[in-house]
Amino acid sequence: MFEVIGERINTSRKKVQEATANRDADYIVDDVKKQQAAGAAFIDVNAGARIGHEEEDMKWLLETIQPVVDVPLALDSPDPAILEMAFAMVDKAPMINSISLEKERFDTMMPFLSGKTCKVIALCMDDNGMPSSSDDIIARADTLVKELNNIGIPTDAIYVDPLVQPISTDTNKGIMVLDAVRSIKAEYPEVHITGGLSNISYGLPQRKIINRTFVTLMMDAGMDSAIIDPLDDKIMAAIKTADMLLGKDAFCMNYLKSVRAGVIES
Ligand code: THG
Repeated sequence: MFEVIGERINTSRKKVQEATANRDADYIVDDVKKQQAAGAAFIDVNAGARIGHEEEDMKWLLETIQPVVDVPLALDSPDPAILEMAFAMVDKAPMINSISLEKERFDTMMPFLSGKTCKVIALCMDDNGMPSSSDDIIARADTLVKELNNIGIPTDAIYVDPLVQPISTDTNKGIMVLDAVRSIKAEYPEVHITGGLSNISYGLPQRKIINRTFVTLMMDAGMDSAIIDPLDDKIMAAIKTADMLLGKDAFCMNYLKSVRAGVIES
């Protein structure tokens, strides 16, 4: 089944930033309980937006969230030191968001991840920046999977993030990532594909219809996870419907359950 990584606990969101700065635990607790109830398989925690406060904010968020949810956390930071601190605080094997091929990050993250039990998001980013073709995405994913396998991270614990880019700047960007995902899944059937989706619609109006149409195309290509807002009923409905149409919902049980719960309506 498709795995939703709930994205809402991110201090780049105004309300979350306020609640974090004010140490308003009630707001955070209520939010993560809702994300879990809506079906999030992981709760992403990103404390990066208050410059100079990431370490203390991440600590407080983890202390606040961990006791009130059952699902594992996705620890989200570009800073390996933050991830290391956060990893030591959680009692359930987390998802590490993320490693990439950027040299400094890669060289610090690899010894830290070596032999650990956790899931890892592998960003197809290197020191040249975003990938510029399908082949580029495929080559970066291939390197990341091989390197992570070498330090004891099994392929089915790896979540490749191919890095979705705006369709408004180059209308080839949709096909580019869809083709890459198909190839990566053909080469590594056990690997997971995840990522944020909203970059696809950057610069265009009515972004949500673009994001939720794109996620269904990505699911056909092999995406089986995404970092999204699980309280957005419309994208959740699109995902559940696509899961069913792709044969991943035995007896259409989840679809029917979601209709009865009022989460899916035409
Ligand atoms: N890949 C990986 N991790 C990621 C991303 C990714 N982590 C961060 C980000 N991208 C995904 N998380 C979020 C969290 C919140 C929002 C978007 C992405 C969000 N954005 C509002 C919007 O788009 O309208 C604006 C902020 C606001 O509400 O004030 O909420 O790609 N591996």
